[in-house]
Amino acid sequence: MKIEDIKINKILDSRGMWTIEVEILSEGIREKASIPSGKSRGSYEAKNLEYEDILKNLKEFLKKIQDINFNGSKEFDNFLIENAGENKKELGANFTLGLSIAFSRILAKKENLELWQYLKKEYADQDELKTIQREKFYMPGLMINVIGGGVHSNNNLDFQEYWLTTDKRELQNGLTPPRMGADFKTDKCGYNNDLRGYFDDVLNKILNAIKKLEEKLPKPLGKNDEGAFCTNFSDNYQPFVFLLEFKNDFELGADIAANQITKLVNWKRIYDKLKVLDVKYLEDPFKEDEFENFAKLRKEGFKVIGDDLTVTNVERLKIALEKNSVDGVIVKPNQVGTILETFEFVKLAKENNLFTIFSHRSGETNDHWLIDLGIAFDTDFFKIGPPLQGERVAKYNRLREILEKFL
Ligand code: 2PG
Ligand code: MG
Repeated sequence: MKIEDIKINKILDSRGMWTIEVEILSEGIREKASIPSGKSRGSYEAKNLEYEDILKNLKEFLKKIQDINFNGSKEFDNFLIENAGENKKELGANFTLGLSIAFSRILAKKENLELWQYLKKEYADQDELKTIQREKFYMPGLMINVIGGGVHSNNNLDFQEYWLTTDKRELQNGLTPPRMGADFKTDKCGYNNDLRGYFDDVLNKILNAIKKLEEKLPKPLGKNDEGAFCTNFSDNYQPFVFLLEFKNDFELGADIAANQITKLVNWKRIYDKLKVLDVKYLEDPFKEDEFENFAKLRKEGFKVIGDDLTVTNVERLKIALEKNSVDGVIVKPNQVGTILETFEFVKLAKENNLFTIFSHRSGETNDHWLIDLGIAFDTDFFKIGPPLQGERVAKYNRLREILEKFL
């Protein structure tokens, strides 16, 4: 398939910052994809370029590709990888990801498929993922940031996100939930019926918890970049005391985003306290190069997750695996810049029994390709914020639509 035209449009993200939307025309079909951006970024993430700089390169890039007949999205992504330069610094990971998704959308449309169906066919159903594919569909769990701090918020909390996570048996009304570790691979925890009913139940529980929190949290109460509650607390631990009320339905977790914490802190004291508060999941509990400290914390019984540590990058993940640093990994396609590289990362994670969490960015758009990618690659969790602001709601609604129509 040949590409006839590419456009890039300057659009606003949910923070009111400029980002890009990429549009491709091929064989009469036009498709778009818009790209989010993070504020608490790992320094090993692929490079994004400004709209103006991408525009400067566009004519030359278009000339280069116009005569090439791409046979599927993998071939196209490989071309992007070869031409984007080290860490995507020549083309920009935001531009290459927009191209990668828009091109896959065109291919999906040509076959009358949804994006997630096309990607499953192109990737997951081929031999590469077969060995690690589950036989039934498993409902991904959710990690929901309900109280915020750090660089996303204007308050006194050092930790970036305080989560309720849906991986509890009780939530499922008799159905068996997706669970951690070995259970993922057995048939026992699959369920095929009334997925949307299950999801609505989960959403209602989340919305009720949010309502209760709104009443109880210290006032004045604001919202942060992702729509999580944001106010001053007595210390970094008090938010968990409020969340403990929901322990029957949810586990607790946090994105510490330690990279962003510049003051000197006693990490041992912090994690001793979080253990007492029964916090289960910890994302980025240390800075991005502290692979050994991540590994040590796993021995304390936490489920440790890499984000700035692993940045959706296979080479970083290999180090984390060698050092036993993580139980799970955040997957953010714009940290790496193509669907193909996102897939390679997920594949390596799954082969090594890590759980995956497909994640939004703090500055989002209304696009919802993240859900299609997560479903196609069989993610264990989504982290898409509270279902309150339009750009996050778009993802919840897409997930619900897929459950309703296609599974
Ligand atoms: C994170 C993300 C998303 P940002 O750190 O996990 O919540 O934040 O997009 O700002 O990197
Ligand atoms: Mg993070």
